[in-house]
Amino acid sequence: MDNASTSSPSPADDAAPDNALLEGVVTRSTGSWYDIQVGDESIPSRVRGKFRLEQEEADQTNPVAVGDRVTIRLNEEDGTGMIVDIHERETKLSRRAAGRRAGQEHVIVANVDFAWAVQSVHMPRLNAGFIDRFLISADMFDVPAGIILNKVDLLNDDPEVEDIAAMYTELGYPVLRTSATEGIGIEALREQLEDKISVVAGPSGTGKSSLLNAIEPGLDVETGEVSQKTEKGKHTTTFAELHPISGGGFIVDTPGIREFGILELHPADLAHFFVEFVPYLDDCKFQDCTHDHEPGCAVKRAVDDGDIHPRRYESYLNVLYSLQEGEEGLGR
Ligand SMILES: Nc1nc2c(ncn2[C@@H]2O[C@H](COP(=O)(O)OP(=O)(O)O)[C@@H](O)[C@H]2O)c(=O)[nH]1
Ligand SMILES: [Mg+2]
Ligand SMILES: [Zn+2]
Repeated sequence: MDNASTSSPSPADDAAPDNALLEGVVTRSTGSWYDIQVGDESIPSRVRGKFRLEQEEADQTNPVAVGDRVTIRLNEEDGTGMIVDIHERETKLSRRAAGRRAGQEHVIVANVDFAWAVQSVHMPRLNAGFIDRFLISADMFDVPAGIILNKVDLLNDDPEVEDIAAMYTELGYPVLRTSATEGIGIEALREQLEDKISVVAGPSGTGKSSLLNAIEPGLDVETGEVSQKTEKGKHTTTFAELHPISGGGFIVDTPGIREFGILELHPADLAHFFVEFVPYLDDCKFQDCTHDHEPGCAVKRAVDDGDIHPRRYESYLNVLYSLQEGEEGLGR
């Protein structure tokens, strides 16, 4: 770490002003070096000291995040770059930092165009609660979301899976059925990823790495059973990485997105993130209705009338209770 660059700009910042300016996307960060994708090339780059100062003023832990679109000045001599401009972010996924930087915002990925919740239909069992938390997070960051149901090769007519798939389709979320090992639905997924920065997130073992490899065989991402411990260690020590897709676009596998943001959600606002609840929210008897135990609740009436799926209502209550207990996103 070069703390010196926070106090004075390094001489390299303004050296060789005639060198080429290039635009690219940050695909990887180690904290002091960044890989910038420019066309088919990846250029290791550093960041001007002034961005470190700005980042401290903005109360953020990282001046540059993967997904950021940047301008670099190329040093023709050694092939490295200096990030001289960071373009305005359209979206970002972030979380509050812990430890030394407690409370500061840590941007995980910038400029995410779409977020996919990955679930396997079997082994591990489909978990609709995960999907609902994921959809809340994505909505909080204004990122459109969809659902990938992987391992469909292991499925033979499971009515529960069909019911869940139909439920999200009806709510307006794209639902893709894939098999990474049998090559089912991979072309449809590839089309969805084209020219976008897409996030995939899901529990360990659902096949995220296998899907990445099916989409882009050259990636050669490690797959297989990963122990709980290793997975946790990875999560805290490495940064998210953008994998370029040959058809254009990037895909990023972020382990922790499930709880992004939910931590900061007020229980009273939760119902707004269940898209099908919204039309009923003004009709509850009590203005501060939590749609749990209150009489005259329009949401509960809609559940009884079959207009809201009981599965989603149950999921709502689960998140509500964890928010009320202040435990959402902590230690999970
Ligand atoms: N039957 C079947 N197995 C799969 C599929 N996708 C992945 N797997 C297997 O599931 C296990 C976990 O896959 P992996 O890609 O490492 O999951 P990740 O933890 O989400 O990255 C591996 O043994 C894969 O071979 C699939 O579509 N069908
Ligand atoms: Mg994996
Ligand atoms: Zn209510």
